[in-house]
Amino acid sequence: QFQHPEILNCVEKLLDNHIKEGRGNNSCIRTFEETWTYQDLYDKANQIAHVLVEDLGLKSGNRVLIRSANNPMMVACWFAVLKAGGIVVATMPLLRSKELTTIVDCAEISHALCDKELEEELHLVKSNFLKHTCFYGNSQLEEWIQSKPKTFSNYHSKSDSIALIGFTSGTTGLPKMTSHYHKDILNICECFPPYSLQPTVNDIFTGSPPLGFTFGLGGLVLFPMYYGASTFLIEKPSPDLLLKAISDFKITICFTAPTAWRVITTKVNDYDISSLRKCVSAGENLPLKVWQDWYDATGLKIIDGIGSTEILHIFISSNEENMKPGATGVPVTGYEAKIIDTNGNELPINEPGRLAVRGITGCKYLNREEKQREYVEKGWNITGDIFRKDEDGYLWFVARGDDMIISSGYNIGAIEVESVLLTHEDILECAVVGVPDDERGMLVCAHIVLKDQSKATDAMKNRIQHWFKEVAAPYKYPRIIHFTDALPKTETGKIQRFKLK
Ligand code: 3SK
Repeated sequence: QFQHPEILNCVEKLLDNHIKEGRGNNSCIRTFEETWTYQDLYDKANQIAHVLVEDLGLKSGNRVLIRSANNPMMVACWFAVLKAGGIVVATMPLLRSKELTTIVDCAEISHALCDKELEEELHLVKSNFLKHTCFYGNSQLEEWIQSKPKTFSNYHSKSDSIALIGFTSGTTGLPKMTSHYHKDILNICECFPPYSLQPTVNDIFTGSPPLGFTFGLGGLVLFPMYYGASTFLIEKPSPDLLLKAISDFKITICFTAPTAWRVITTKVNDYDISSLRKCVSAGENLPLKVWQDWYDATGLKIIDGIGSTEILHIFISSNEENMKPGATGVPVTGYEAKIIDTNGNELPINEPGRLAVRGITGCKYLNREEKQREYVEKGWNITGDIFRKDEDGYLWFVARGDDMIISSGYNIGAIEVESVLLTHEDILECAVVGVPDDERGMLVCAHIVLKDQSKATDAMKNRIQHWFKEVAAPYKYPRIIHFTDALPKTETGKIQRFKLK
């Protein structure tokens, strides 16, 4: 299924074929306000492609910024850019002008399609590369497309032409640009979805990740459309809106992050979620407690997964039949994984080390040869995460590469300490980091959000520390505790531990 012709524009499989094969009237994108059929999306994407080429002078290979919340016009713009032979650079809606300027300069972006709601920051971008900007949302773009035909002759891209550029987020330093080909976009649809979701045309997907994050792009656009299903987009997702969508629109598959699953669990009894059949969690390690609470509340098993912008989507996950709660899972169709030491040698069963992945998609940094050599060694992508592989081949998350705390010679996984803390009855959320210490090298430091903020006293700190030593190896206990009312997070829900450090 991973064979493609040399000339390939992925839009044909994802969108155009549904029209050719008579599925134009099927529902494609829904929101709380509107429904678009496949025909509606096809017509709009073609008209926008005309605008790009005829009014905005787009040439093949030009990079186009798409700046929007998750909505149908954003999806139409995404397809239009590829139809016209451009390269999509979709961004997180909350990015500020300084971050946008870096992206525009790095990717040499010449065009931007932007939701009018997010206009202000784009006007503040200072870059000589950006020449053409067009706004939508009762704006210019809607006006221009009116006179355009609803058919378009797609650009003949090659299967290995770059279709999208993704920026790695959440870390400090110069951002890295990852590139993915037209064939990669189709290939991921044959990997995680059949392994974990078994989608059909009757499925309705929803979720919270922005389409500018490849987790959201796959889960909310590529996977539903590859299988002729439909997607429900929420511009400003919250746990309540996700639950409302599931209940009112009979959603069957939901993608969100562990932090949202945790909150949704506390509210689920107020909604009818009987239509839901698959629950996907990624973007951050899923604590066993969150999995268990959701299972106890609903009888549904959350499908955990790990992916990356470098590899495009989820490469390790599970399905209900083959699941070990607490483990991330096994390599999905199209990928293999091994655990290696710092010299690249494979480690024995259950020994923590660096997760290396190889498969149908992989890291292709642009303009960063040195980083590329670090990330890809002999065809294996070195993800930077620490895992162990058990006797059955299941992969267990230990720590993000930089989340290993080495204290008095002990290797302590920050995530593991967090998982323990989360089982404490008074703790709502926490993030654990290492802080330098002259005596022990590093100390385990926990930033904790209590369910009841009024309990944030020194006595509570002592109680948590004492309790921790009772339930886990004492050397792992947090010697430092800070109570806080919120943890810093990225837009995709990842805790920004580097900020706490
Ligand atoms: O696990 C992640 O963070 C991720 C990143 C990019 C694409 C998909 C996923 C799940």
